[in-house]
Amino acid sequence: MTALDTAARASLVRERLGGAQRVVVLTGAGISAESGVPTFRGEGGLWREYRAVDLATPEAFGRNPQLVWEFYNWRREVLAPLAPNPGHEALVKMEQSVPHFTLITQNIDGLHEKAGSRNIIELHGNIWHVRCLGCGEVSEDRSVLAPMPRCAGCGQLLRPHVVWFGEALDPSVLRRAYEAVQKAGVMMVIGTSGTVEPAASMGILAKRKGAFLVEINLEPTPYTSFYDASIFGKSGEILPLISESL
Ligand code: BJW
Ligand code: ZN
Repeated sequence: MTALDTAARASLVRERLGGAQRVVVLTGAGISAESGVPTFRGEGGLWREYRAVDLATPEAFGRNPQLVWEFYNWRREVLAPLAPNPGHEALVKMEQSVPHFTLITQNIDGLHEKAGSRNIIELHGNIWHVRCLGCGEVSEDRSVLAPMPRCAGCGQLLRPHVVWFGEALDPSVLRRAYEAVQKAGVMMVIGTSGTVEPAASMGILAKRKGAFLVEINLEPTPYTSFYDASIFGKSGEILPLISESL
């Protein structure tokens, strides 16, 4: 894509956003890549180096909770010093510029909140939250965790409060996301490979309900042909172009 194409498409998207009452943005790992967070698939992706079935399924945790905790503790260490990038910041500006804005993220890194976004739906949980296998209590814990952390209340094993493959998403979280998606006038899908359901199909649902559907990604995805506008490049460069004069 030439710089001219990018600028023209960014300006089209800005116009659509300017006329929209309800805007929904769905983000994936790509929006955090420029902050230094590894993505999952593609070059340098976590699932290139580690097998998801060994580390991100309830069966893996049942077999070897210590190994799974090592993986998540390592990722907490990697994430702790990282800061939001201009892509996250542009979405904060967008939220302040449109009447109703919902940010649905598949990311567990907490960087949208750190940037200052407010109306956030975290589909796959949050790495800074833990959940007790005994009493179900969910709490925030940013400290360095023990290799096998336990609940202060009931003494049972804690797990990361994230959604693993084969696990259902929290029904109330999913309901809020679908409500927003179905009412969207504009929906933007940013930095996700579109391979993990149910998030992957949300853009298509929004479009069926009448939304103008926009994609921002480094490269085409399985859904690219369904989008009204696709802008290929880094979200940290494209989003500021879109939100600067909103
Ligand atoms: C840039 C960029 C830059 C880079 N700028 N762009 C229907 C059909 C088939 C299967 C299923 C189905 N429904 C459910 C399933 C099963 C399964 C699933 O989807 N499997 C598929 C793989 C086939 N789904 C589930 O199990 C979900 N549960 C569920 O639906 O329950 C009900 C149910 C269960 C079973 C059967 C039926 C129903 C749960 C999914 C949980 C996903 N969990 C993870 C781990 C979270 C915790 C952790 O992080 O450890 O979530 S997996 C991982 O993938 C993580 C992500 O949120 C998720 C999506 O990844 P994402 O964000 O798209 O990242 P990448 O790396 O794939 O892509 C990055 C993109 O960014 C690329 O495109 C780059 O080009 C781009 N990029 N730099 C812009 N600077
Ligand atoms: Zn407990």
